[in-house]
Amino acid sequence: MTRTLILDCIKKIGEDVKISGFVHVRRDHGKILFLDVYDRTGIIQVVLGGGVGKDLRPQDVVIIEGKVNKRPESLVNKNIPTGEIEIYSEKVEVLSKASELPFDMGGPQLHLELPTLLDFRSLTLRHPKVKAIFKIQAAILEGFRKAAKDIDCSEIVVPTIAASSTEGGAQVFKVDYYGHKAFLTQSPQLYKQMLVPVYERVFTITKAYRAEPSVTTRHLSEVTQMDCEIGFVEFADLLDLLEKVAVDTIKYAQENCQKALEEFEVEPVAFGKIPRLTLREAQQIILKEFSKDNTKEKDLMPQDEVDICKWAFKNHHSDFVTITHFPTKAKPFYTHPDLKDPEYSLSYDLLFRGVEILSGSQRINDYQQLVDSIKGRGMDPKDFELYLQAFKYGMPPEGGFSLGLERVTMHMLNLSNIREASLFPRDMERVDTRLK
Ligand code: AMO
Repeated sequence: MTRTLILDCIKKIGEDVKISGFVHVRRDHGKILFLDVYDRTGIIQVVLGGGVGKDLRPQDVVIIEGKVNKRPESLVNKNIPTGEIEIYSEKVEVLSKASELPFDMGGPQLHLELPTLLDFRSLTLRHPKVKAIFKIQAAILEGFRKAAKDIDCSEIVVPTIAASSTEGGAQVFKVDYYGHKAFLTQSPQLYKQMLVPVYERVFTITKAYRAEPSVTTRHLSEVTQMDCEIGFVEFADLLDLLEKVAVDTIKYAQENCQKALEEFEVEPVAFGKIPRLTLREAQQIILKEFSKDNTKEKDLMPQDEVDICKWAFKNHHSDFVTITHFPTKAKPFYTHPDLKDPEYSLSYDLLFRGVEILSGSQRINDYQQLVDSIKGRGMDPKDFELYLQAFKYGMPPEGGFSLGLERVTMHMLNLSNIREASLFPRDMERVDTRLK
């Protein structure tokens, strides 16, 4: 008999089927044994008779042959698509036996402390609520890819080992590269810029590495960045484009994962017109509305991001707010200063539900100005030889932005820690397992 997928059993009432999957839950009712068995399409109740299956336990991999029956009206389970049927079987084959589980995986929630959730990651990822996170994440990736293509960007794949650091600062992992100095890229920044004279508009989805010196709920050491870089644009165009790509990405994920999102009991995203504020304007609002004077800070504090998002929601029914004009000195070397007031730059962050999910800027596209900016930050233009080559031979006015995949996932689902939004999170304390 060939395999029937669990969801297809709905169409096979009265027929014999063979399903393959994992035991999720086992309920022993004396003579009869009930199993919930799942495969990639869904979950189904199996009634085992004839004394078979007494040794089965959760996560055993099984083949079950039996007959699809309609359940009595009073036993219908409205919460699952197969809730009106069950399989009666007396024939179970175990393909792979699971060890006894270290904790119960059968409930609708997995009540575990984060370290345990991650220590047993290859197991906990199998829980329906955990795997739903990464279905939604896949939809975010798909949404971004679609949104970037919609604005005519070509997809590129960039290196993650580089000769120079991209974002400056000390948060860079050094690599011993055949005895030479190299770095894990902090972002795809330099490569996506080099591709602008080639394709004019590009996007990439890639890993980026940040040697974060502290452990927070919103920082990872290995991040997935979704980036666009666009030629022949001005600052105002970039603001329109970044908002369009971010909104289209999140809308796509929301529309395509409605059922999974319901499980997380999150409010639908508020897509009101996105307010745009300079950093200083945002800080004034925070002073006025929340009585916190951070007006001289060069960035928004974490609580400022929460407060200004509350303000945007209350006044504009928007879960997003765009903040522009960060101090030039606080931004990476490639950021274009605002010619009207060069102390501030043509840079922006997009905040979503209390956290920065995107940042970017208009870039310096003049070769000499870029060399001077590199030197001005105490770096050596020689370390940027290949990158600078792209500017030497003609670079249009350009700019771009980067969305952090895990941050978007975290805030779409209201997760309390970004590690829950990464399949295998890396931080100061963990690479696969805890660092000893
Ligand atoms: P930035 O450093 O702001 O900008 O990163 C862009 C986005 O990536 C995500 N992100 C992170 N998420 C989790 N943990 C981290 N350690 C982390 N670091 C970054 C955030 C952030 O908004 N090259 C520029 C972008 C550009 O100018 O185009 C850059 O990397 O969501």
